Amino acid sequence: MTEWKRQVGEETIYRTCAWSPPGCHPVGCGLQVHVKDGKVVKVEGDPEHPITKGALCPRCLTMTEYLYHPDRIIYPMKRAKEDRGKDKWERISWDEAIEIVADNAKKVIDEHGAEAIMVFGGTGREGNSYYRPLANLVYGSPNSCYAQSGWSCYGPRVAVTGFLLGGGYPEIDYAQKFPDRYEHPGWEAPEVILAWGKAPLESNADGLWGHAFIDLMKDFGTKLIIVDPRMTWLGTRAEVVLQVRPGTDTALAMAFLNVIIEEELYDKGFVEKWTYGFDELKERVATMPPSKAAEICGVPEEDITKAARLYGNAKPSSLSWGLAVDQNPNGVQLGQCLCALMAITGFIDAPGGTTLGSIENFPNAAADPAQEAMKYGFMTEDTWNKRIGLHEFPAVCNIIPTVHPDAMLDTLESGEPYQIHMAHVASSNPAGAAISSCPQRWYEALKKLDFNVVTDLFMTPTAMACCDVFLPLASCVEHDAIVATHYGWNTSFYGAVNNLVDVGETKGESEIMVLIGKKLYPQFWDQFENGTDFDTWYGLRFGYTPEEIREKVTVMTEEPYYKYEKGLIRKDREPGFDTMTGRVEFYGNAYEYFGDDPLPYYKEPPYGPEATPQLMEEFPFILTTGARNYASFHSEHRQIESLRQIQEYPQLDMHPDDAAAMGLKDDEWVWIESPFGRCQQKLHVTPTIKKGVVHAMHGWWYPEQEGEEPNLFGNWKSNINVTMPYKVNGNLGFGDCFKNMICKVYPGEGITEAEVS
Ligand SMILES: Nc1nc2c(c(=O)[nH]1)N[C@H]1C(S)=C(S)[C@@H](COP(=O)(O)OP(=O)(O)OC[C@H]3O[C@@H](n4cnc5c(=O)[nH]c(N)nc54)[C@H](O)[C@@H]3O)O[C@H]1N2
Ligand SMILES: Nc1nc2c(c(=O)[nH]1)N[C@H]1C(S)=C(S)[C@@H](COP(=O)(O)OP(=O)(O)OC[C@H]3O[C@@H](n4cnc5c(=O)[nH]c(N)nc54)[C@H](O)[C@@H]3O)O[C@H]1N2
Ligand code: SF4
Ligand SMILES: [Mo]
Repeated sequence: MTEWKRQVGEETIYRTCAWSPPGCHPVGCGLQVHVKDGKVVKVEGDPEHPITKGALCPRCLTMTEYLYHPDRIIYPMKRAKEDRGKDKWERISWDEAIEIVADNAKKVIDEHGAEAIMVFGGTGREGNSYYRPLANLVYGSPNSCYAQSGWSCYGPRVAVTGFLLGGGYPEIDYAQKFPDRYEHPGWEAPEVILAWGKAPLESNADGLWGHAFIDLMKDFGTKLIIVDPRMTWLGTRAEVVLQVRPGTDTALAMAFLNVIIEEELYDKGFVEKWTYGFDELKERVATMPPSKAAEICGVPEEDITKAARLYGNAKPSSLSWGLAVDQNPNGVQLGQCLCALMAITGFIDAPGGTTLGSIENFPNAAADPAQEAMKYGFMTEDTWNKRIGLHEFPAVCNIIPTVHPDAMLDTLESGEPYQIHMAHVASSNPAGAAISSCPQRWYEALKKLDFNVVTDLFMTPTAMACCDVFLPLASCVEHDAIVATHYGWNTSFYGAVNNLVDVGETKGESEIMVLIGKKLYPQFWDQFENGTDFDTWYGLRFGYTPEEIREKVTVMTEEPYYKYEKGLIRKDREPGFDTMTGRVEFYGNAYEYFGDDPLPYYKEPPYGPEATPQLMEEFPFILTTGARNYASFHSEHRQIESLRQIQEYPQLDMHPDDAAAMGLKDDEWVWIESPFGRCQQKLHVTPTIKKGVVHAMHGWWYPEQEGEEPNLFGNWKSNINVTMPYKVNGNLGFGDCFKNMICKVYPGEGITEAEVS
């Protein structure tokens, strides 16, 4: 094994792991970072990394462009409140920046209470680990906010797992926990993987290294079943592709269970011993034969039966569920069916099946920020219970200790039940083009607040429009951290993230928290000298020091299989699953407790041919959005020239028959309009998308354009989220329409050059 740090000529080469920024989920891909004269001169893959083995995607390969981009903000800045929307930023010192933030926070806390401060966080970039402690421990506020309507990323999947499975986040088994990987004795390759609403090659979501699908297919003959309205690269190599009408998936999943139960393809021993509610499930899915699902979903009945049999007969079978499960108001029922599909075959936490996480590595072994704030006396129980959405959306807010985003938007606008006065935006761009539906409303609401601060790396539309202080953030080669796949909820390895260079005066997130925290609540924060101290206190308890991990680069968890037999799943260390019944629940007791049907049911998307037939003449297309792309991470990377060469403009996929019928041509600008708003993208005519469905990209803005208002870097021009409604959540409060909206498409004028600065 090569040392983590070595000298080759004038360069020092470090073996380290990537996380964020530049934005990514915690996959922890292995980097070799070449440093010369204090500057990164080259980033390449680390062939000795046990998972990624030298492979990198374009975002890490172009990291030097990102790190040293002329537009990167590398010094703290301030701007007068009346200059919001104008490029009147002024460089200041860190001392002054922290002073301004702390003074404003103090004023709000004294006059209105700490709950009048909110913190925005985004997806699982490193910043995502900090937005709850930033709200609870730095400001003493209960209001941390992930602003996607219906908490529709990972939240639904985590809730479903919490309610029905209680064993961390289930992931396909690609021997990711063992140092000897595919050679590991006892490991088996999945015979079949069912990939549901997930594009793992492009997304590498949450800690799944998507390339594992290729390893498994090539080296072990693993077969794929894909459920996706688009024909993807993996789809062209799959046994069966079910191109569903977006948002109808729950009907399809019920039909899978119907076939598997009817044809007795399930593991009777496992079902008897470890599951709860089989008879009720059987009765319920009997109402959804493949013929009925075929009609609802728009896929051939024989393909449903073929796929269900292939999955049911496979030994072992595995299942990977993606974002299309979450971005669906019927998604917790879909997730319920998928959990049942994982368990009913008996291959849950079995070799080649779907792995679970060990309780010993869960983040709840770490400190709970709200509890700590209460322990130190700067948050009361009463303040914690003022969390926005707690009473309106109890299922969401009891399983996820943040606000409910839709309730938060209401509060910002109405001032009910109380007024919010200040926001700290950390790892999100809520008025921008990714996270939220109705970005215009978040934008208006944020502009009204007394004081806003942002921690980011580039000027974003949110920062330009709404913020008063800009705190510049260090990248993943500019600060120390530890990356844990699946955020600790099913970790394959811990990887070292290292401070190898410094760029300007940027600081890491925990460093910034310590600086502000000391000014507001020294009784707690004075125990930490610096960010690393806080990380050590807050971090996962995994038995290695950061220095040990740095030298090893990665440490595999080597978690065993069949943890439910060994007392490694439940908090009380008894055998079984951490649910109300101790078994995998097909009958969801928690669903019932929170007022939903305990058994899966199919419900049409809120907008579509069944729910809104009167709108279909004007808005004839089903609109799905946001399938991932190698060249960006949400609204990030639009400045990076090499990546813009891969994806210069946002594209709308449309089937050739639909384009011909509409008289639309490939590569022309088109308007995409829903009943809620419109934007423009470029038409991409392709047979890979299901007829009648269009797919739009998300996260688009134009950093090369004029940043001042009203253009705001072209924030509203191609922003697909202006077409999205809010509060279309399912009964438990989860889900949105990002992947199941309706729209019309007609010729556009293009993105005007006049506003290019
Ligand atoms: N490069 C890159 N990687 C990313 C991100 C990024 O922005 N860029 N974002 C990260 C984040 S936050 C997340 S949550 C993950 C998400 O990553 P994934 O879970 O892989 O999700 P998506 O790529 O959004 O969508 C997966 C597939 O679902 C299909 N789909 C669309 N609508 C439906 C539907 O109604 N039903 C079904 N069954 N399928 C549907 C899409 O066509 C797409 O191929 O990716 C992460 N990784
Ligand atoms: N239409 C549509 N919209 C979608 C989706 C979709 O599929 N369709 N997907 C949704 C999903 S799943 C998600 S998770 C959201 C994501 O939404 P967000 O996570 O809010 O993503 P961004 O809008 O890119 O904002 C992230 C900002 O954080 C900065 N940043 C990067 N790393 C860090 C860090 O570690 N700390 C801090 N403080 N800042 C950092 C970036 O520069 C960027 O400006 O988007 C959602 N939006
Ligand atoms: S998925 Fe791509 S951007 Fe993310 S860490 Fe791996 S190589 Fe880097
Ligand atoms: Mo996400």
